[in-house]
Order: sequence, then structure tokens, then C-alpha cells
Amino acid sequence: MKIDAATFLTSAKGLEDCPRSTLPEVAFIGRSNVGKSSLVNMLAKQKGLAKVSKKPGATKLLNFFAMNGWWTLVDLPGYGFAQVSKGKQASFNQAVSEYLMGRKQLKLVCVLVDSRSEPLELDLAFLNWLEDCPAPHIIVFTKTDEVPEPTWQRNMDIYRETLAALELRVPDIVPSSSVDRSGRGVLIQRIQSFLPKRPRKGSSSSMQLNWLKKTR
Ligand SMILES: Nc1nc2c(ncn2[C@@H]2O[C@H](COP(=O)(O)OP(=O)(O)OP(=O)(O)O)[C@@H](O)[C@H]2O)c(=O)[nH]1
Ligand SMILES: [Mg+2]
Repeated sequence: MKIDAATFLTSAKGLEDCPRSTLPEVAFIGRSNVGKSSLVNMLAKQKGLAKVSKKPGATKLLNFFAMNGWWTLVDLPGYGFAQVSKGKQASFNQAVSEYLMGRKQLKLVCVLVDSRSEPLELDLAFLNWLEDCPAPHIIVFTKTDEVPEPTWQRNMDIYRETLAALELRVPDIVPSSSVDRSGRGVLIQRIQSFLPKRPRKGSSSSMQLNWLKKTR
């Protein structure tokens, strides 16, 4: 699958104001600052499509991007960012958890973790929570440009061993870097394997997007 068209669709505060489209969705989730929005831009080959920041907590809403006109990438706010007020953090987490648990057309959750470190408690806690989510998940290792390959390979092995020891699912792990664009092809392939077949032009799903654009 080639990604030849990616556009921002809309932002949502929570499940109730997500787009009414039923196009298949793939979500990016992970700790604040792990590189979710950068990865959206890397896949889309567009620098400014999703907002990237050095400061954690940049993405505050659920952001929907139309990919190739027939599936949707959802950039979610990060978890574990302590600097927002407790009340606000709870509402982010609630919006994200309602989306992950309740969004019917969610086909895949990509959990982004930092390739530079061994498994962090927060990420393991999230992966544990995700066991009850109806959609399948994979792990994406981010920022591999920051460490030598043997280091992230070792962290990958430790991840697999730790998940197995905790009796959690051991999903595929895709290494990536938004800086040198490595892993782009493999990640697109993995995403495609969870999506339904691309609808033919003129079918009801491809027309749905045009309708969505007209009504915004
Ligand atoms: N070296 C390197 N830096 C990266 C990579 N991906 C992201 N960054 C940097 O990490 C910081 C956070 O990136 P974002 O894409 O905004 O992270 P996020 O996960 O969307 O963060 P929140 O929206 O706050 O949850 C920015 O300074 C990026 O430039 C990468 O692959 N390599
Ligand atoms: Mg972000």
C-alpha cells in the first residue's frame, strides 16, 4: 500500500464527537513525547500535518487524518504526562479509553514505545489494560536513530521476554525512526494487513469520505 494522500479531517474531544464515518481506523497511542505525531507525519511524508513539540502534552485531542481516502489514522493524546492538572489528565485518559474500548471501526492500535529504554512500568501497565480492548495491537519502537542497533534490538528482546513473563500478549514489534524514516515500509505493510481490502472507486465507502468533506 502506498500512502499518496493524507489530509487532516477533524479533532474530537471524546468518543461522542468522533466523525460519524465508518471507515476503518488505526490509532497511535503511547507515552507523551514518544513520537506519535512525528510518526503520523513520517507515514504521510508531510512535516506539518500533525503538531509535533519538544514539550510533552502537545496533542490534546483525538486527531483524525484521512489516509488515501479510505482509512483513517487517529493520533491520540499521550498518556503519563504529569504536568497537566489532575482533572485534565483524567479527562484525556477517559476520552482515550472510551475511544479505544468503544470505537467499532478501530482495526488496529499501534502502541508506540521508546526504543532507547527497557520496558517502563507505565507502558507495561498500558499494555496490560489493552488486553481487554476489542481491537488487536502491535508495538512500534520509536527513535531508533538515537541508539545503536544492538541496543534497541536488546530492548526489543527484553520487551518480548517481559510481556511473556507477565502472561501478556507478545505482539509484533516494528522498529522505526521519524528522523531517518526507517521502518516506514514495514509499518505500512503491517497496518495494511489489519485493514479490510481497499474499496473500489465509486463504492459506498469511498463516497462516504466525499460526503464527510462536504458536510464539514
Ligand atoms: N531523534 C528522534 N526524535 C524524535 C523522533 N520522533 C519524534 N521525535 C522528537 O520527539 C519529540 C516529541 O515528538 P511528538 O511527535 O510531538 O511526540 P508525541 O508522542 O506526539 O507527543 P504528545 O503529543 O505530547 O503525546 C519531538 O521533539 C520530536 O522531534 C524520532 O524518530 N527520532
Ligand atoms: Mg502528539
